[in-house]
Amino acid sequence: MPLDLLTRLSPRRQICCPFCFERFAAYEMHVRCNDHYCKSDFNRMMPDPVLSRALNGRSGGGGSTLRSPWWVDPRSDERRGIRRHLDWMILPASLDCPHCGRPTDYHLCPRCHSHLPDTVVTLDAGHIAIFGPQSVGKTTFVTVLLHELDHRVGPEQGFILNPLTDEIRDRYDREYHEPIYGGGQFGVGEERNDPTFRRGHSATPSLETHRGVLQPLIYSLTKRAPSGRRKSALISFFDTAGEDWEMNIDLLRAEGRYLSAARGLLFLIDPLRIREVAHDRRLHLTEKESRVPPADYLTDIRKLGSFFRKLPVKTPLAICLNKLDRWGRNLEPGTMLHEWAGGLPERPADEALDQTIHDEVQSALRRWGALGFLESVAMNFPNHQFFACSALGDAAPAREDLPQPLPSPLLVERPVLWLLKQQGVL
Ligand SMILES: Nc1nc2c(ncn2[C@@H]2O[C@H](COP(=O)(O)OP(=O)(O)O)[C@@H](O)[C@H]2O)c(=O)[nH]1
Ligand SMILES: [Mg+2]
Ligand SMILES: [Zn+2]
Ligand SMILES: [Zn+2]
Repeated sequence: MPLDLLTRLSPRRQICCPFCFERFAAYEMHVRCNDHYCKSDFNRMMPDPVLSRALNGRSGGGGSTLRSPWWVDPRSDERRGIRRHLDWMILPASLDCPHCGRPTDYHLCPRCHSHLPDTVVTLDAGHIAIFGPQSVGKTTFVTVLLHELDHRVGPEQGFILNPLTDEIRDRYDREYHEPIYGGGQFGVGEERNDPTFRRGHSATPSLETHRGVLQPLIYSLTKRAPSGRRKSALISFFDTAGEDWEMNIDLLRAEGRYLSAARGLLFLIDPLRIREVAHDRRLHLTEKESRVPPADYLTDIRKLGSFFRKLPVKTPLAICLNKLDRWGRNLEPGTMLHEWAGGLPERPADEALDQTIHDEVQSALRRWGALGFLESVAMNFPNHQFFACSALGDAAPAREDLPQPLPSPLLVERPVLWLLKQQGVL
């Protein structure tokens, strides 16, 4: 579908690429041929230094330049004559591919050559970066969160979530959804609750081996306004490997603008990695849980600060204590954390509950000796809120080698709803 005339008439409109977060004007976008036969003909491909740089990093990865189907910066397509100098007044409706002769309006980001569907050109991009050290449950969290937003929270709050591209939908299904919820291998009449199919996903690959991890999962979120008008925005979710966060922080800082450019930061914490929690006699750590090194969340929050040019940082920061199912019951009976950890209470979650949990988490962290951490958060990230959640709920596995039931999440969406509200999306 070609861009509508109104959009074509504002070629200087600023776009923020939801993949690489660079900013540019609409008329700087590149165009590529998307004809099925033409783009799969290897002989017609041409070098694509922009894509190579985006996938192999600034160093180029030492590899040769990747090849792509025919692409062009419309402003330097000499076939267009004088017309090519006027794109800043009106965007071209389409360009003809010199190989197959077919018109194309398949837009690419001029900085990373990701495909930019029309929604990117017309909508504002917000994004949420999810980060934290190894094994705090980031990948599980993203998977369950998106499932919940799609199936329960969206309908409740009057919004729908759509993957930006087919590629993103497929990647989410394959790499996230299937390992945790099971795939299409079950017939419609078969028992989905048969607890024999959840496998658990494998570790998120590191940036060094797989630059694809910098490719966010991007969704457009559309909300019905009471007036009947629709409001939409883009949100991208990044799931970093904890290994990069712990060991390759310089690489992450150099390559990923995703943290400093984020409109919302979500820091996941696993309290089981805090000594005071792990040594509680009532808690029986699994073998795997007892083998992970203790966390140093104070260093983590300092690292986060180092992504920004100026402190204090204005970006909203949600700090979420994950795996509530494991540690919540050891808190004082009568607290909300204790109550929620035991399963869903009658009362639905709302902002008043968020506030209570914020206070309870803060005093728990204080008791666990995280004073430096609390002070650093207050000083450098004044716009913050504490949360607690469990992505798996009572479906958390006691043993990883056994079949695992479907997630029954507790409060997973709360930090994200807060961040979306801070960004003015909801
Ligand atoms: N008890 C409990 N375990 C969880 C939860 N979420 C994830 N886990 C476990 O934590 C481990 C690490 O999860 P993963 O999502 O791979 O963490 P990541 O390394 O941060 O991406 C896995 O063994 C998960 O089964 C949760 O909500 N509760
Ligand atoms: Mg992971
Ligand atoms: Zn880009
Ligand atoms: Zn072509």
